[in-house]
Amino acid sequence: MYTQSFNVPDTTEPTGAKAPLSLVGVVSPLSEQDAAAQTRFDTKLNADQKIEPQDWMPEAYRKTLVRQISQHAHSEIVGMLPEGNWISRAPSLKRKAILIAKVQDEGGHGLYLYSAAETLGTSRDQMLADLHSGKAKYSSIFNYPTLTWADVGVIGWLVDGAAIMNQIPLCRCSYGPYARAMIRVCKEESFHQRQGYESLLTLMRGTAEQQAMVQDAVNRWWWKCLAMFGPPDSDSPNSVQGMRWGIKRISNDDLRQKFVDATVPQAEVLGVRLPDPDLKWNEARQHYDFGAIDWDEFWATVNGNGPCNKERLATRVKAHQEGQWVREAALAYAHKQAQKNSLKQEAA
Ligand code: FAQ
Repeated sequence: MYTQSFNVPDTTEPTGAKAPLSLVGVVSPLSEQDAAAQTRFDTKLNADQKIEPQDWMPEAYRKTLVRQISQHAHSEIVGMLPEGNWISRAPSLKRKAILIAKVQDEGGHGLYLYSAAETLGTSRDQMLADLHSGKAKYSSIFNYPTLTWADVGVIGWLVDGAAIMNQIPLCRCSYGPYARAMIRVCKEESFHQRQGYESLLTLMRGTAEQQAMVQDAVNRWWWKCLAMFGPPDSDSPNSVQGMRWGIKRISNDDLRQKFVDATVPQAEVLGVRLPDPDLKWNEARQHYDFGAIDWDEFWATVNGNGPCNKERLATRVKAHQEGQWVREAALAYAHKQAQKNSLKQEAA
């Protein structure tokens, strides 16, 4: 699909290799064959070349990628729900058409990402089963309700804005299919962010009630968006390894800071106040200082106890069950086409 490679892992390479000792500290001797494969892998990473599906890779690298890419895919498709909630209530035909297209784009991002994860040897059925059983994570941000139309604009501006900040460095991720998928995703997310901002600008030029609605939405989403970048670097168990492998290029805290620095001037142009009394420019650091994030609330949400976790999961499971007949019909059609083609080939 698009820029994705659909190559599958090469099974002729050694399979039982462990991650390098220097990277994870697992003391386990490598066979000669595995050590040679490990050296080729390290050389590629050091030269900033892409690892492709057919390349040998340490099992821990593969596992980390499946974890992150599948979580990312789940976030995209669960992320369709909060905004999807407003499609039938958009204030004009123009806004409705834009919102339908945006939500559809997010579904598309999910598909590129599931495809990228499949190149690592994990089936889409398995990934979806993990999402539906509650075993797999998806982004905390999609477990909050969208209470007013202004929430749709704020999701575009802040949630897509945070997503782009995190995803631009992923275009340089060491795993080829993920990096290539991210290029297209980032282009679309940039458009999403602009449409959200433009929608908010329109509301801010409107009545006092509309302006208050935007401010209320910003108040409710701001802190959740800061938390979306993940725990502080000091509490992020996956960061060090992810960065050594070139999966993550910029740390959670650094991305969060970049997001704050980029967003403050946008809020000024918009005419909204970011709800943080500690937010101020620090001349010495050349960055904005900001207040403390409520990490207890973040972890409660990540662990299934946010305001909408149960509702989001139930909606996903229902949509999957109701789509069963579509998947069956598509498979039956593909089977019929394959039979027709083989009959044609036999006749030729
Ligand atoms: N929510 O050690 P770290 C979007 C988990 S797409 C839930 O720092 P890592 C588009 C983390 O998984 C948004 N869980 O982990 C859109 C780990 O748990 P695990 C999604 C979170 O992987 C817009 C544990 O905490 N974007 O918005 C979150 O190095 C609008 C420890 O954390 C991506 O997925 C969280 N916010 O860094 C759609 C980008 N943060 O797995 C619709 C790709 C952390 O060990 C509408 N992912 N956790 O059990 C990444 O860049 C990384 O995976 C991070 C986390 C940065 C999310």
